Amino acid sequence: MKNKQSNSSYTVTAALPYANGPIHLGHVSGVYLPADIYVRYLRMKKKDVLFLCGSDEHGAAITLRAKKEGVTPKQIVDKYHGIIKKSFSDLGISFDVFHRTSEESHHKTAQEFFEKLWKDGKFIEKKSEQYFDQKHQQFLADRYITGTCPKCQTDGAYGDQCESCGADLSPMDLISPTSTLSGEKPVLKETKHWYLPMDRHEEWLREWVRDGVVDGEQFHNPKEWRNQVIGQCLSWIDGGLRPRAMTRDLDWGVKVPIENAEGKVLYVWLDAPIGYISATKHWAEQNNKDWKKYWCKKEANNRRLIHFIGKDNIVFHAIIFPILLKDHGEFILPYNVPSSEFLNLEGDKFSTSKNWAVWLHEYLSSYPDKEDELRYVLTAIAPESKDAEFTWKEYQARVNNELVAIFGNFINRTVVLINKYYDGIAPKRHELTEKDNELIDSLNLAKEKIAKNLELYRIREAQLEAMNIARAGNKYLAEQEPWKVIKTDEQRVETVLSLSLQVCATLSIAFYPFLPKTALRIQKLLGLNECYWFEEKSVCVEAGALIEKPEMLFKKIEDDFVDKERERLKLSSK
Ligand code: B3M
Ligand code: ZN
Repeated sequence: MKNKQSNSSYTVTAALPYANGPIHLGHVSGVYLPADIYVRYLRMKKKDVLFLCGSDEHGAAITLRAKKEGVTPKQIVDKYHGIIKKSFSDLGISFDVFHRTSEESHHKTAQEFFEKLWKDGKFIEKKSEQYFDQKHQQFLADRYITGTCPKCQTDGAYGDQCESCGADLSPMDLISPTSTLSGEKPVLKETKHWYLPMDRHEEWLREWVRDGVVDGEQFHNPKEWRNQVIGQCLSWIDGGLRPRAMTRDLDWGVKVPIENAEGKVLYVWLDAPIGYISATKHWAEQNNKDWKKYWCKKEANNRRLIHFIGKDNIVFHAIIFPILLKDHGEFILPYNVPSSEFLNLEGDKFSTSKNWAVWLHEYLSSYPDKEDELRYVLTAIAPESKDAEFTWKEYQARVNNELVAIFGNFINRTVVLINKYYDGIAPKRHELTEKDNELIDSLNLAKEKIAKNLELYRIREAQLEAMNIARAGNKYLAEQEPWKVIKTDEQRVETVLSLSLQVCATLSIAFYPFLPKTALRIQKLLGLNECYWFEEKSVCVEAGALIEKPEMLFKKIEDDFVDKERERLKLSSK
C-alpha cells in the first residue's frame, strides 16, 4: 500500500449544498454529520486535516428557484448561503472554510481549469441539435427538461438524471420531453458545446475503482470503499460511458473562458467540484498556507482526498471529477468517496417542493440547547449502507432511553456520589479487583473499536461503541453498589468511584467527535482539558481533583414534544 495511515494527512470535503433552499435533516445525517465526526476524530489524533465545504450557487437548481420566487438568482444564493452557513455552524459542523461558488476567485479557478483542459485537447467541440423552449427562448438541459425515464419508465425524470432509478441521462434520452419552464413540448435547435469524452477513460477508471490501481500504482484500498459506490461506478463504466457536455447555454454561471463562447457557461457539475479547490485557495490565502499542499501530486505528500456525499452524487465524484483531475495532470485523485443512502421522514421521502422536511435552521432555532440530541439521533439512524428513516417517536426514544437513561444517568450518578461522599474531591484508587480490571480492559477495547470504525467511515457503529462505554459504566455501578458498600468498606468505594470517574473521562473523549458540546461539558465537570485521542495512555482524573456540582446533561423528551413536531410537519406540508 502506497499510503500508510500513520503518516497520511487529509483533505476532507462535504458535498457543496445548492444554495436554493435550507438544509434538512436528510442532508445532515447522510453527509455533513458523518464528515464532521470523521474530521473531529482526525483532529483529535493531531492529523493534518483540512475540512472544506461551501455553497453551490450555479445550475438550474438556483435559476429555477429564483424564477419561482420571482427574484434574481443572486438574491436566492445570498439568502440561502447565509441560512445554510449559520445552521451548520449552530450544529457544530466544524468546516475550516465554507466558501461559495459565486465568488470571483472561484470563477477564476474554474475558468483556468477549463482553459487548461481545452488547450490540452481534453474536450471535444461539437455542434448538435438540442431541445429549445420557443416561448422562453432558452435551450433546455438538466432540470429544465423532464420526461419519462427510458430505463425505469417513471415520469418526471430530469434531463441529467432520473431520481427514481438513479440513471444518468441526457435530454435526448427522455421519452415525451417537456420544458419545465413553459410545460410545452420543446423543439430542436442547433447549438455548440464542449464535451468531455468520458468513453476515453473507461479502462483506467475501471481499474482505479475496482482495484485502487492507476498505471500500476496503488492509490487506495478498494476494501475500504462502500460496496454500493464500487457497484454503482462499475455498472456505469460497464454500461459504457458517453461524451458529456461540460458547457450550457445559460447566463447564470461561470462564463466559458474561450473565444466564440458567448452566452455559454460551465456545466454546474464541472464548476462545483472545482469549488473544493477554490475553497482551499481562499482558506490558504487567509491562513498563509500553500493550497497546493492539499491538492497537488507534487506537494501533497501522502495526502488522502476524501469526499463525503449522498448517493445521487456518486457519478460526479467517483467518475467525472476524477477524470477532470487526471486530465489536468497536477492533482491527486480521491482516496475514498463515502457515499450515503437516503434518509426518509415519517414514512415518506424528504421533499422540498412538498415541504415534507425538518429544516435544520428551524430545529435549531426552536431548540437551541438540543443540538447534541439531534447529532446523536441522526448518527444513530444514519443511512450509511441502506435507506433509513427519521421519526419524532424514535428521536424521543433515543434521547430518553439512551442519552438520558444511559449516558446522562451514568455521568450524573458518578458526579452526585462524589459530591455526596467526598465534597467533590476525586478519591484515591486502592487495590483493583478482577471486575475493576475488566472494566479498564473494556474501556481500552471500546476506544480501539471506535477508532477502527471511524477510520472505515462506520460512524454509526462507532457511536454505538461509545455508548457501550456508558452501558459498561452503569453495569459496573449497579454491580458494585457503592451506596451500600459505603456502610462497610469506605476504601472500596473510593476505588469504585475513582474508576467511575475514569469512565466519565473516557466518555468525554470518546464522545467528543459525536457530541462535542456535551463532551466539553463533561470535561468541565471533571476539571479536564484533554481533547486528544487517547492512544497509549488512558485518561484519568487525578485523585484530589475538584469535581463540579452535578448538572443534567440531557432532558427527557415528553410526548407533547413529539405530538407538536408531528403536527407542525403535517400543517406545513403541501
Ligand atoms: N450541489 C448536488 C447536491 O446538492 C450538488 C453537490 C455539489 S458537490 C461538488 O446534491
Ligand atoms: Zn429511471
